[in-house]
Amino acid sequence: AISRPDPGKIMTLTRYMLEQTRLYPEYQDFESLMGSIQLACKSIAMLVGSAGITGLVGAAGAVNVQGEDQKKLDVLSNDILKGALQYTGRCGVVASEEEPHPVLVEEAYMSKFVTVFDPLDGSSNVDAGIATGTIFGVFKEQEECMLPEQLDGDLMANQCLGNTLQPGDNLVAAGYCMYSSSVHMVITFGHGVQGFTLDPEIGEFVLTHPNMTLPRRGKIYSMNEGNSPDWPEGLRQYVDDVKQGKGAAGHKYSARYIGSMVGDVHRTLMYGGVFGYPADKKNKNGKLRLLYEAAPMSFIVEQAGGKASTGYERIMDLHPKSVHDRTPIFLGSYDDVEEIEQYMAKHKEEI
Ligand code: P6P
Repeated sequence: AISRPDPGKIMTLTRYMLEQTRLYPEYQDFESLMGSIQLACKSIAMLVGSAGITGLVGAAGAVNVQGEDQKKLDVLSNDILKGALQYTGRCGVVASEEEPHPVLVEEAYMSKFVTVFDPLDGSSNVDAGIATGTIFGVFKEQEECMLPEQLDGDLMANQCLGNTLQPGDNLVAAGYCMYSSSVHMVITFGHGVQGFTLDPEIGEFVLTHPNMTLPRRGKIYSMNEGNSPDWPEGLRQYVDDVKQGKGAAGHKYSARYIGSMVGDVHRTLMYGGVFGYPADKKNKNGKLRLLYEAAPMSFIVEQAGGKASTGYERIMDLHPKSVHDRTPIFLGSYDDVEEIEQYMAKHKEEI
């Protein structure tokens, strides 16, 4: 029989946030933020889980600022997150993959944080029942955002940029919620990485993976090898070598690639190894977005003792120039990522 922990002893995410606030008073502000984010993620989990039944699969018939066909679930999950953050009284501005500009979601007088997110990363996989996820990052506001009625649209978008275009090092919190065979919420506030699993019986995220840490090395590399003819030479050499056990680890590596960042990052966090989306001849800056994909995931990986790099420099040092900047990224076990940097440095070239 499945033994469930004594209900009185369950460490739910809500309880965890309360208990941590005693250790770190600044968590006070994160409590309501995490309350609204977990509510939004539970709603999105239900929508994703029943998409095939409720007819929520497929295109929404619109194209987002990325020029990508928006899925119904993209639009819905974006609205759910904005709605949830609206009433925390803690969040002034959000930036989303689905929004052209940063959005003021709260009268600025109450705001303290800027939340950036990809509401449903990998949404094109939902129809095939493959893992998808919500990725979020939280920055402190650097300046007061004025109210929209005081500014016209363009000015509004620009003046909030000062709050939004911050380097990963400024993140005060980051996390993801993965919608897969089970629903996992993984978060960091700069004091390590905590993993929670949604218990559908009680509708709560329960602490199942306290203090997640990456092994120094793994046995998995995770990249889309369909792009390898256009990869930098150093990366091609690296993958060739680790396939044959000729890398520094001295063992062969296996290839695992889900094609959904949250799924590939979560597996990397759990088993070690390296996930990458490199730049190539066609995509000079790679494909993944710096602000709301690469930076939050890099914060988590670094907090788990791993490394996150463009192949040449630390992701968390990068200053975005626009909300939707892309960046090449390699993240995961420290020594594996460092080894990729060494191969890339040896063959440093303009792609
Ligand atoms: P490719 C999903 O579309 C996504 O944005 C990430 O979740 C994923 O890591 C990447 O793109 C996959 O891209 O080109 O390998 O299909």
